[in-house]
Amino acid sequence: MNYRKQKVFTMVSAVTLSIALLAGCSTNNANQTTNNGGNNSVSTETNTPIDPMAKFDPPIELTVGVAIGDAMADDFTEEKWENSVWIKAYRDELGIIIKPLWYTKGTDAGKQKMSVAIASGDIPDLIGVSTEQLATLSRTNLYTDLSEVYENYATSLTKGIITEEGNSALESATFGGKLIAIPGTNSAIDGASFLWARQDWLDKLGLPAPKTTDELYTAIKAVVEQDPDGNGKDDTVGLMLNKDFLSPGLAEAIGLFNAFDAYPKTWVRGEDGKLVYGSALPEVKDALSYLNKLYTEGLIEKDFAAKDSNKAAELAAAGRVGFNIGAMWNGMFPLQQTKDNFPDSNWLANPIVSKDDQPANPQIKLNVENYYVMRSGYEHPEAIMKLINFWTELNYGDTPQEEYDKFLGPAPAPGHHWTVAKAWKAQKNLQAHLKLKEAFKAGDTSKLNAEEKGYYDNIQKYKDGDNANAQFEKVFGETGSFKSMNEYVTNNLFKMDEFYGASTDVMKNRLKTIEQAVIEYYTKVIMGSDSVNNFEKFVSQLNQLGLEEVTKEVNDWDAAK
Ligand SMILES: [Ca+2]
Repeated sequence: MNYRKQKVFTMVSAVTLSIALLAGCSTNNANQTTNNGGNNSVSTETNTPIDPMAKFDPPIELTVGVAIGDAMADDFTEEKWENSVWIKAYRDELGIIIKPLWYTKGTDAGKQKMSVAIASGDIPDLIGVSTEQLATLSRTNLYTDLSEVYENYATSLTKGIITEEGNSALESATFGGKLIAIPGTNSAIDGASFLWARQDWLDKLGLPAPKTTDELYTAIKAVVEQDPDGNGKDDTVGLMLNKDFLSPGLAEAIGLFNAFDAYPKTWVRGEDGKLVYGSALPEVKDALSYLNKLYTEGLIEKDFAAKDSNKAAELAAAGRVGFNIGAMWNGMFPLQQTKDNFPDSNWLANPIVSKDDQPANPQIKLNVENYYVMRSGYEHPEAIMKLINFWTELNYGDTPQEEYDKFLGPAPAPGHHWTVAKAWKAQKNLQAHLKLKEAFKAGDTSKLNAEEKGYYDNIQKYKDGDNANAQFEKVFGETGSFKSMNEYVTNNLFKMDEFYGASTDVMKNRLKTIEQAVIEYYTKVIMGSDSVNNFEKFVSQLNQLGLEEVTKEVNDWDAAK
C-alpha cells in the first residue's frame, strides 16, 4: 500500500477511534455475570451444554508471536503491549494468559519469523498466518483440526460474521475436510469498483449519470469538449487512469472491464464448469477497444502509462477530470481534494456502467486478514474461539459504550491493532450508511453506534457548510458510495473470484510474469501499438508463460475442495 492511501486508511481508523466516546450506552451485564461465574467450559461431558463465552478456570496459558505492524510502530513497547487492556481482559474475563514468545517489527520481519517458525516445526500455541503460510502448514502435522471447536464454541454472532459473505472463508481454511484455521475475515464487498462522476458537470451539460458504456462515452466526450469548468481552456480529461489499471483502488479500469462481462485477474467458471483466467477471456477485447477509442480521441491522458494512481489522482485536486473508476473510499481520497479546491464541485459514486441494459457485475475477491491456527497438541484449542467471540461481542454485540471505548475508543485506548485475534463484519460500512440514512430521516441518532455517530456528526457539519467534511457524506451519507453499494448488495450483483486458495506451485513462480505480460499487452492495445486482433496470439503467449499449468492446478484445487 502506498503512502497516501495508507494515510487515508489511517485517517479513517483515527476517525473511527476518535468518535467512539460519543454514542449512547447499552447493557452487557449478562456476559459479565457468566464470565465472572467461573463456569468451566472445557468439560468433555457430552450432556453439559457448552458456554462459548465462559471463562477458563483455572486460567490457561497461551503462547503467541507478536508482529508489530507499521500502524502500531510509533508507540509500541513490550511493556505497553503486555499491560494493554486487551491482554488484561483476555486474562481477567476469559482466563487466557497470553505469553509472547517473540516480537518482530515491520510486516516483512513478522512474516519471515512466522515462516521460519513453521519450517522449524516449532510454533507458538496460536499463530495468525497468511494464505500461503496456511497452505504450507496444511502439509505438516503442526495444526489442530478446529472443525468441532468452531461448531461448538463460535457464538452465533461470530458465525454470522465469518459466513457473512458465504462459506468461502471457511472453505479457504479447510484442507482435506479439516478446518485447520479460523478465518479472520475482512470485507470483500468493500473492494468493489464504482463510477465516480462530477455530477455538477453532468448537471451543467444536461446529461444523465451514465448507466451504459455508450452513455459514459457520450458524457466523457462532453466533459472534454464542452469546457464544463467554464474557464475557456481546453484542459479537461475525461477518465482518470493509471498504469496499474487492473489493480483495485483508484483511477483503475476494472469497473469498465466488468461493464463488458470481463473479469481480469480473477478466476471465473466457464460454461463447462471449469475455472478459467479472466484476463485471457475474449470479453476483455471489447473493454480494450473501448479504452483504445477513448485514448485515440484524447479523452484519457496520453501519458497515463507513466503515472501511478497517486500521480493520476492529481487531476482530481486540479479539478481537471470528469470521471474516476475506483473504490468506495475515493470520496475521501483523492476526491475530497477537489472539494477543498473547488467548493462547488460535486463528486458522486454511481454503480459501474454496463454494455447493455442489464446491470454489470462488479468483481470482488475473498478477503481474509489472518488465518488463526492452533498448535497441534495444545490442550485448549477452543481458546481461539473465545478470543474471537470476545472481539465480535465487543465490536458488534450489545456492548456498553464505556466498555467499547476502553479497547477501541480514543487514546489511551490501544485500538484493534493490539488484539490477538479478530474477525471483521463484511457489511459494517454498508450498515453504517443504512443506519445513517434512517437517522437523518428520523432526526434520531439513538440507534447509532459510536463509529456511526461520528460519521453522523461529520456529515451534519458538512450539511451546515463545512466542506472539509464532504468526504463523510460522499462515502457514508445518503448520497454516498454506499448508496450504490447497497444496490450491488440488494440486487446480488457481485462476481466473486472463484479461486480463494493459497497460491498453487506453478502460480507461485509464474503468475507475476503472466500478470506482467497481461498489463503490457493491454496497455499496448489501449495506446494503439498492438491490437485486439492479436488476442489469440497473446493468449498462447500466456499459456507458454505457464497459464496452462496454473489453470490445471486451479482446477485440481477446485475439484478437491
Ligand atoms: Ca476547461
